Order: sequence, then structure tokens, then C-alpha cells
Amino acid sequence: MREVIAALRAAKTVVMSLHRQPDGDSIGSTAAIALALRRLGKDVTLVTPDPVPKVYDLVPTYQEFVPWESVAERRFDLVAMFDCADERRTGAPSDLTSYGARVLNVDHHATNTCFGDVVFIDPQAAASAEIAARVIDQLGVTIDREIALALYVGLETDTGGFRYAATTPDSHRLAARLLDAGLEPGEISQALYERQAVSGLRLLGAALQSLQVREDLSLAYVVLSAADFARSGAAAADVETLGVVDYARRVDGIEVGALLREEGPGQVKLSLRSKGLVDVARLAASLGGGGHERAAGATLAMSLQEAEATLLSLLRP
Ligand SMILES: [Mn+2]
Repeated sequence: MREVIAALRAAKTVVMSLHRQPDGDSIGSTAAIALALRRLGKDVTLVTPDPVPKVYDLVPTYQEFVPWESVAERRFDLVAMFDCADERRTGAPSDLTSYGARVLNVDHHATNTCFGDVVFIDPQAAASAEIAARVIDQLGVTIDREIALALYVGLETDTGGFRYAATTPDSHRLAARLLDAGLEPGEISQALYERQAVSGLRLLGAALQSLQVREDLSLAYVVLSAADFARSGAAAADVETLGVVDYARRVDGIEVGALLREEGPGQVKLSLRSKGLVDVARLAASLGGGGHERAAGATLAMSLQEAEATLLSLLRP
């Protein structure tokens, strides 16, 4: 942590990147750190490999995220990532070292590849936003309402509204601090969860329609084909914000929930959720992916049918 603080203090210009298919924690922890660094007078540029879902438009700095391409000609003192488990997930077209002198990697994914020059991983943290709060405290920056809002979005979304097993007393203590900074939790969850487009809900309907339960494998899974997206008019980002895979895990008596989503011809994104007995990070890692014990994923270069067979064999004892 001392090195993290030193690296951030030493840099005058910083570029920060979200991870692919950015979620609330990626955006929230990145935005919070960016705001804190600006309070210290630093020049911070924000990039993203994929568009930031509109549902996160309540997060300060939401409008500032630009594609990596727009910083191709620039060089920064520091390239900083929060919540990004591996270098490829940054989606940077060139090696990260071509954008800056040093690379900072702060995260809570146990499967983090430890890329970069300064690395801080805390798998006990329920969200990268928890680590970001510690960093901001150590930088000596006050958590004002703006920073609190960014942190809260990260914390609230990554803990599933403080329901997931990774949630700790520290998560709640941080939430209390953030609310004390002037946040209205009801307003925030309404902004996050009650502004769904009908297209997204129709996609969820298609997913639930596809639900398969394999009691012999303690698995429930849903499948979304490219045709489901075309029919509903929903976007890939809707899958994340609707928590589609979590519905599979809700089935009584199973341990693992999964979602197979066709990303394109011959490419399928597999998302895995566990109730606790099965370490899905290990399963995902065996397919070249990663994540947490209870929430992990991998990208598979195969057809939807082949991916379904791969999933079933993955769960076979
Ligand atoms: Mn996270």
C-alpha cells in the first residue's frame, strides 16, 4: 500500500482504464480515485475499452471515458487500473508500458495476474471500491459527496446490494461512512435498478425461458444466443446490469448457476456463479478465464452448442 500511495503521489499525469464490459465497481473505484487525484492537482485522463453502460450515468466522470485510441499518441507518468484482473482486460491496443513510465494494478480478484510495476491485491475486499477508499484515506483526501457516490456505486453493485458472501462488516462500515457524506441509498438503487429498458427485460425473459437444470451436476444454466439479442433489441451490457446469471443460481438445490452468451460467431462468454461449495474461479481458470470463488467467467472460442457441452463436462466429477 505504501508503494501504491508513493506511485500515485509521484505522478503528475495519470491515465486510468476500466476493464472490458465495465461494471459498477470498475467505474466507481476508477472514478473515485480520479476525483481524489484531481483534488491533489493531478491531470487524470480516463479511458475505457468498451462503452460505459448508461445505467452508471449517476457516477461523476461518467461522460469523460474515451477509447484507448484517443490517447495513442500520449505518454503519462502512470497507467493505473483498479478492478482489472489481467492486462488483456484493459483492452489496450498496445502494451501498457507504451502509455506510461509505470503501471499500477490495484484489485480484489484472487486470480489477478499481478501485471504491472506496483501491484496491490486484496482478495478479502468485497469490491475494489473498498480498496480505493483506503487509498483515498491514505492520500489524505476527504471523501466528499462526489467521491462517496462513486465509491458507493462500486460497493453496492459488487456486493449485490450487500447480499453476496464477500460482504463484510468493513463493507457495511464503509457504506455507513459514504451515506454520512450525504448519499441517499434509495435514490441510488432506483437509478441503478429501476430504469430498465423493456428490451433488457425481454432478454431476461428469453434467458429464463432457456433455463436448464441438471440436478446430477448441481447446475442450472441459461443460454442467450445472438438471435435472442436481435429479437429483444437488448445489448450485451444489459446482461450485466440485469444480473441474468444470478437467476440461474437462484434454483433450489443446485450449487452452480451459469450463463452462456453468444458474443459473436464462434465466441461465447461463460459466466459462473457458485453458492459456495464449488470454487468457480478454478473452473473458469481451467478455461483460460478468471474471477472470484463465487463469481467467475471465461471467453470460449467455440459455438454455443460446443460451449454447452464444455460447461457440462466442466461440472462432471
Ligand atoms: Mn470488482
